[in-house]
Amino acid sequence: MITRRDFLGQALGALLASRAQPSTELVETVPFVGEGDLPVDTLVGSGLRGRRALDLSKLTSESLVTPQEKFFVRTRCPNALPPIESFKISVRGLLDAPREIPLAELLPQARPMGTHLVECAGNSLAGHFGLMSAASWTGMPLSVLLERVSFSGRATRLLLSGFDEHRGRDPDSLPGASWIFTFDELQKAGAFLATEMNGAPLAPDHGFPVRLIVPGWYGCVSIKWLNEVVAVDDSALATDQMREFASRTEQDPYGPLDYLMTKPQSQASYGPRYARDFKPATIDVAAAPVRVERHRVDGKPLLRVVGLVWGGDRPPRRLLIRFNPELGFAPVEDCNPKTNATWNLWSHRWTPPGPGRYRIDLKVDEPWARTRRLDRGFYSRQIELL
Ligand SMILES: Nc1nc2c(c(=O)[nH]1)N[C@H]1C(S)=C(S)[C@@H](COP(=O)(O)O)O[C@H]1N2
Ligand SMILES: [Mo]
Repeated sequence: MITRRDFLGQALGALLASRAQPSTELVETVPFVGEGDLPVDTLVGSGLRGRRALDLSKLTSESLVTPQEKFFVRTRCPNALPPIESFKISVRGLLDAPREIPLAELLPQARPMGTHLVECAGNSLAGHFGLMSAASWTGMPLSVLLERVSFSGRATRLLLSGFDEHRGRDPDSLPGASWIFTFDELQKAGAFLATEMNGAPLAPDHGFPVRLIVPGWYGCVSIKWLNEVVAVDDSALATDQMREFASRTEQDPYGPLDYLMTKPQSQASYGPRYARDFKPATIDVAAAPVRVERHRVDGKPLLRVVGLVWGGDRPPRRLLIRFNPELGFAPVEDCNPKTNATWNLWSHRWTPPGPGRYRIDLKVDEPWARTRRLDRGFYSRQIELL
């Protein structure tokens, strides 16, 4: 039964809606200019140099979970992985007795672990920020593995490594992936062993048969083909991978004791020497435009910018946007991020004052938010209007 009041309310709503919507016509998508030449949605290179950037410009609210065959790739599957049936994770170091734990023993405990975003610390304008994707993961909390061994009281940290036997070399990256975490960091982040993405087994390039996912941290810690866990103490040196990613994960250039050392540091020249001097490689709150649509509304030009906001401890409520520094920041019109576990879309309409080149900058207006990359202009993008 529709009451008279409901009916009048609906009729009035429909009338207002039709008034508020002048005739809008999407004319084209305006490309970003001044970016690198990494192709999107295309696998390039092999082994350690293998990359696939996701085409962020196509993202809509329906595609915020990335299909596995599009999910970005950073380092392709090493040439020779052992067969799954015999895949074991070796746990050793500061514990009562080392153990080789067959993956098959853990698999019955696999369960949905939620949708989480992974962003490569090397994500940049060179690849149109496409080294970033989100998937719905299945796996088991790291504790399922750790509770099978008994750590010595001296163990304060865990070194997690992946099977990385690449035949080819990459002048820009070091082979072998490993990261050292405190027990507390792993627990707080909700680190888990992932065995499936979006309901299907991990593809070889994404770490089959098992990888680490550390929600909220950069992808460089999410070790693929995970096969080794070593319990260490606070004297552990940072790994090559940690040193390689030190600047990209906002580490100090040197640890406190490194200033006292006279000899040059061995592997890399940047980053603390000890794992204990590394800060959690967490992703700050970040935002970037991904698509600029040119519309015509009642004959007049109007731009609609669509973008993403992600990272941080919680989703920001106030996001600001500006088109060239002179024009000043204004609140993003349609921005209502729901979660910091994965990315959220926002959009903003803007009438350009005229032709020219515009740099789109974003800013988070929240006192609690750490936004180091964003504030450096790292995620800014440019368009050229004729
Ligand atoms: N074993 C191993 N794990 C690894 C890497 C690697 O080179 N080897 N690269 C890391 C980096 S830098 C990133 S960004 C993510 C990328 O995961 P994806 O290729 O599944 O997107 O894997 C991480 N795990
Ligand atoms: Mo990465």
